[in-house]
Amino acid sequence: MRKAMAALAAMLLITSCGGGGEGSGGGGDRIRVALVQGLAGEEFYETMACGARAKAKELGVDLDVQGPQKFDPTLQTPIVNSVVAGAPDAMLIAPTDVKAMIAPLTQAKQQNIKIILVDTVVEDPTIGLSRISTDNLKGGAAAAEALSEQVGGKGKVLVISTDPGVSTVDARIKGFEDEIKASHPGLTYVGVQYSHNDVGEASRIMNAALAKDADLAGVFATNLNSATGAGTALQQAGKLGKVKMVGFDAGPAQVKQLKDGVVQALIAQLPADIGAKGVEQAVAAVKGQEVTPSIPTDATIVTAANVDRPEVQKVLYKAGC
Ligand code: T6T
Repeated sequence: MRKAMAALAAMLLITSCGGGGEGSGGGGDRIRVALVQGLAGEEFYETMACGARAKAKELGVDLDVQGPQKFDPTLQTPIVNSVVAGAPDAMLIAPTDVKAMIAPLTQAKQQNIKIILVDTVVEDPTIGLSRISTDNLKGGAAAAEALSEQVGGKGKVLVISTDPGVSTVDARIKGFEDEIKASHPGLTYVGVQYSHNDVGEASRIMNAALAKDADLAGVFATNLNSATGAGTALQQAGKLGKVKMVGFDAGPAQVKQLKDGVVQALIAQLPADIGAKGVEQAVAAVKGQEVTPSIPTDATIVTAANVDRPEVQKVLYKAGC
């Protein structure tokens, strides 16, 4: 766990694209910013919205928060289009697909709306004046470290993720796979399966994997819903502590699973920080001030041993502000 902690301590970053030259914005009235979440009501994005709201209040900014009912570009695109129709000065968005969200965001850009990408990104590097996220590659590597320690460096390990084309979880998978290849020869990687961000589907995948590989040693679940579903299946199958699990995120259901011994480590991001920094960058862009293309946010490994510490309690996700 110490090595995983050290790996994560070095966990900062994000790619940047150096946008610039977008729009003139502002016009004397209160600055208007829209935050388009990846998924409404989900604790990671609700905690992000809390951070953004607090910063907006501090800076005297009007903030409107919206999100799709599923982590799905076909549901997020109409929201972006209606936001664009409302002509805010800036938009913070967590794009739900690296390709499918390029077209609606290009429209927004052409309307001189300042775009700040929070959490996820799109493949077009000219979209987004600033990109704010966790270093998901390093997060995936740290998850491999933590899981390898949990299973004693040997045995079959599985990854359960959401969907290909989501920049964050794709990077977590790559970080995990590269780390295993590079430093954990005793582990047998049985591949990645996709839950479409559905808790029930993650449970089904976990149950099928347990039936297929009775000697499965460990699982890495790349986000909140995948982890919650996989954990429920492990619990129902009576595999507590027999099959080890490391999960990304730290929602209430996951923290309960950690305390129940279903999962051995959680990688908690700082969504509130991402939200607050997103509003700061949006305001800077609207005012024509310098925008920081790359803003690192931190992450913390949460275990049953440290979960009750005040500094760890602070990073656990909330369902509301
Ligand atoms: O893991 C977070 C977020 O970083 C990712 O982009 C999508 O899933 C979450 O929202 C958790 O469900």
